[in-house]
Amino acid sequence: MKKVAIIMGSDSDLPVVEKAIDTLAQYGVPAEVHVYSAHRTPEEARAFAMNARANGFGAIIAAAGKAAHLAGALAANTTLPVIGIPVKASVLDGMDALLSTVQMPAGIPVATVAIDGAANAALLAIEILAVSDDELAAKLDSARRAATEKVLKANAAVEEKYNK
Ligand code: RP5
Repeated sequence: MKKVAIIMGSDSDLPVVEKAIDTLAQYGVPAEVHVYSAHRTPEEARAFAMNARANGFGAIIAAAGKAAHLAGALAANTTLPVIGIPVKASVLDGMDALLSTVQMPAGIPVATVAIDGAANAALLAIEILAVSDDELAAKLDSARRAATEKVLKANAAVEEKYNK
């Protein structure tokens, strides 16, 4: 199976990124986690992205806050799918990172999830790998069914309590 890379701009992003790490582990998807900053370690970030496909990765998750150019900088150096997590890390509550990550000019796409949306970033990476992995696709289907059951159960309880 291809690996998923999780790159964060600072180790201060780790509390957010942990949800992505946990979600990938739940699905048994191999992952590597690194701290590479687009502005503090630009050479390392570039080298990682340039070699990612040859090193067995199928998708890259990039988490960064403030003027968050990490996802775009990685995407500039690979044609692997890059998923950006805008991290809430400043007085602007993550809106700065959201706009910096999502507003990529045409030609270099970054699939951007919600502010601090690390679980969805991992699920999107898993969906990308599942395009060519039926076992992984079955795990995703099963999780969707479980989520549906949970909501139907909650609905039944609420209806029972309030709809006499
Ligand atoms: C970004 O700046 C990082 O991704 C982090 O979210 C934010 C703050 O970084 P630190 O100053 O905490 O290292 O580059």
